[in-house]
Parts: sequence; C-alpha cells; structure tokens
Amino acid sequence: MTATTVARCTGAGPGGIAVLQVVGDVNAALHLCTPTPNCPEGTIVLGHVQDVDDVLLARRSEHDLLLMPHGGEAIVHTLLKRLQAMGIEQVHARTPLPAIDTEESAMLAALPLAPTRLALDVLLDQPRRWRAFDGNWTDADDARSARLGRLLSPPVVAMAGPPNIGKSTLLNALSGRRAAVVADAPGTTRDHVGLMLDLGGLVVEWIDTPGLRDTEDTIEAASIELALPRLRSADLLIGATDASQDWPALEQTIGRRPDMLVALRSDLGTPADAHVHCAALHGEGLDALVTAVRDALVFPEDLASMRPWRLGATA
Ligand SMILES: Nc1nc2c(ncn2[C@@H]2O[C@H](COP(=O)(O)OP(=O)(O)OP(=O)(O)O)[C@@H](O)[C@H]2O)c(=O)[nH]1
Ligand SMILES: [Mg+2]
Repeated sequence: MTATTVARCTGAGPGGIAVLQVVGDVNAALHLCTPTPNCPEGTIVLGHVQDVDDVLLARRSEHDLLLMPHGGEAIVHTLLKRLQAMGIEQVHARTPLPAIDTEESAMLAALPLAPTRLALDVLLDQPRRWRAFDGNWTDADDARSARLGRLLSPPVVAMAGPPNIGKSTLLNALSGRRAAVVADAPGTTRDHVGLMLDLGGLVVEWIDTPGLRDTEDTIEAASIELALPRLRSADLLIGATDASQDWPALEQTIGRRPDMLVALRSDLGTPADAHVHCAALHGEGLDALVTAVRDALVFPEDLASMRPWRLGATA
C-alpha cells in the first residue's frame, strides 16, 4: 500500500470544526483515540484524544477516515503533530471532499451548530435513520423536525410575573452566576436580561423580565413596555407567581396565554394550578423545572423517535 497521508481539508485559522482526512492505513489514526473506537465503514462515531479534544470520526471507506475535532489552531496543530509522529505524512487536501450521500452532507454541514452533547448525538444518528427510513413522511414528522431544530437554534424562554417573586433569583440559580440584580423590593429588574442556558442538553435564551405592574415610575414603566414584545414572541412563555400573589393576567396584558405556570418561592407556599414549583434561593425544584421546560420545547418522544429529522425545519 502507498504511504498513509493526512490532509487538512478546512482552511487555516480558527473555525467551529476542522476536518482532517487520513488516507491509507487509518488504524493508526483510530488508535490516537482512547479507548480505540470501533468505526466500521460508513459510520460516524465520537472518539476522544487524550489531553486534546473529542474528535468525530467518519469512516468513509476502508482506507479513508475523516477526523473532525473542534477547529481551534492549537487542537488541529497538536493532532497533526501526533499523526506525523506515527509516520503519517501531511499532504495538501484533495478538493472537493464529497460526503457519502446527501444525508451525511446535511448532517456534516449542521455539526458546527450543535452546542451540546445531546444535539451532537441526535445529529450524528441522522444518516443511519435516513438510510433505514420507509419514505412515508408525515405532517407529524415536520412538526417533530421543527422541534428538534431547537437543539441547533436556541429557542427563547421568557418568564413573566408580578414583582418581587424571585424571577431574577431563579435566573441566577439556573445560570450559576449573578447575572441579574436581586433585591427584596418590587421593581428591581429594569431592562430585561437574556442569558443562554443549557437546560439538560437544550440551549435556550432565557429572558428575565421586570415584574409586571402599573407604576408611576416612568423608567420602570418603560422597561416593562420594552419587555412586552419579547414575551409575545417567546417560543415558551412562562407565567410565574408565588403564594402571596395572583398569576399574571398575560392574556389581557400581551394577548397571549402562558404555556406553563411556574410557582416561585415555594418554600413560602404554593399557589393552586402551578405546573411546576421551585424555591430557587434554596436550590429546590430546579431539576424538575429544567426538565419541564426542555420537554415542553423538544418533546421526550422527539428524542426517542427513530424516524429521521429533516434539518432546516423551524418551529
Ligand atoms: N423565601 C424565598 N425567597 C426568595 C426565593 N427566591 C427569591 N427570594 C427572595 O425574593 C426577593 C425578590 O427576589 P428577586 O429575584 O429580585 O425577584 P424578582 O421577581 O426578580 O423581582 P422584580 O425584579 O422586582 O420583578 C429577594 O429578597 C430574594 O432573596 C425563594 O426561593 N425563597
Ligand atoms: Mg427581577
């Protein structure tokens, strides 16, 4: 056999994912990973190169393997050095690099968008699902694909409720940092605060809004006014309150009913009708809330389904 070579198929400079193509005896490259992954022809698996990075491995044929680490220069450089130390010569890329089929090509194009392991796992399984698919696509498959699209394109979750019930405390607890000002005074939050949160494998933009109330304070009133469009357009609108107050009248305020009712400060009591309750100050009920929000946006049956996901569909 001719010498084993490696070619860098993606450009120099940082990128989401880099692609290195090993041609020849690809076993040496597979042995870079610990443990050595089983990667038969036509499969894509996730491996790990110790002290470097997770690496996607796509076995295009017996003698053709793609290594796809994150695209930072240090990672690519280290991998190339380790391959060269095994006697694998670096050569210029042969372009273009064709995918095995259109399903694999769509999946590869979407890979850099996957922000979590969950998104990556579901995405990696798509070529196999398309190959096994019976061809009978339904409206339900469209809806499921649109929800799965949220794994790549973070949906907006907005929480609305009366002042001083712990909305900002909840955001801080979910994010693990002090992102929003908290105080025992109504009208604490002014400009709404948006943070990207990983909720059990689904990344969302969580919007913490000022407490809804009639107020003489013109700055607070303007802040509330600014937040209303975010509430109207959120992918998931959460109505919140605590045991001492009513649920917010969102249908009157913004013309939209909440998708979920969450009771906060539940250590002080829980209002009737709450779908989920938590006491963020004490870290209680957060896991149940995270699961409820994730499941409302990407249904558990969407993740369990073995039917393929049509990439590009939006909810
Ligand atoms: N007992 C109890 N108090 C809490 C809990 N969460 C928040 N608090 C307290 O409730 C008060 C208000 O908290 P914030 O998070 O500022 O409430 P908010 O809903 O964001 O208030 P606005 O920004 O004014 O709308 C603070 O004193 C918090 O410490 C909780 O789970 N239990
Ligand atoms: Mg607040």
